[in-house]
Amino acid sequence: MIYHSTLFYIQWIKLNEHKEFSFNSIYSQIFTGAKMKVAVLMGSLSDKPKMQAAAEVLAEFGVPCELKIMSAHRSPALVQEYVRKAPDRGIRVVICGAGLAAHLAGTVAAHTTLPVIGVPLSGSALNGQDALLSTVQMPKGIPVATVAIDGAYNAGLLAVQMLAIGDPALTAKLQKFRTKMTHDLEQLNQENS
Ligand code: AIR
Repeated sequence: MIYHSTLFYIQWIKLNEHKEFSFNSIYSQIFTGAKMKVAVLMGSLSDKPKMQAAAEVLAEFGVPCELKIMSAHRSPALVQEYVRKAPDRGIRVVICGAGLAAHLAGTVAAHTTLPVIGVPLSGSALNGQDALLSTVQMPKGIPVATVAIDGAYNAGLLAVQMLAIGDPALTAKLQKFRTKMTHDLEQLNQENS
């Protein structure tokens, strides 16, 4: 019975999910019953090692997320389709990492009123300065909250802070995280003085 229900649920998610189907997202939906809250998008598979930190911090705070690869230049229609369906699937914040002439965050922001966090990625001849400027210099009316070059960790944390608005449990976790950070620093000083 449980086996058949699980199979049915997988089929249902397959039908309703985006075609870039992610096993991680099914796993977390089946076993936590949670809807995806944050989308972590990246322009290429080569960006994954740098973007993984966003998923890790989200997991640390128990926020369900999904990682997808899509490019503003190489798959523009896919980006539009994914972003259009995102709110109905529970997505509340979109994190976008891209390198070179990085237009993923801006393109996503153009298609949604969900908050978009941009992560400019290094690896180019210009060490990510190109991605930084393409991501941060958005025209008036379509904001992208841009973090540091390769700042995927902070992007994840900022997404948690956005979701914590009106969520006391998540706010308490953030406060605990800050307290620990301060405590660790104090301890470091004691050990090294
Ligand atoms: N990119 C892909 N489509 C649009 C952009 N800006 C970026 C990726 C990656 C870089 O191009 O985000 O950082 C190089 O991609 P690849 O696939 O050639 O390794």
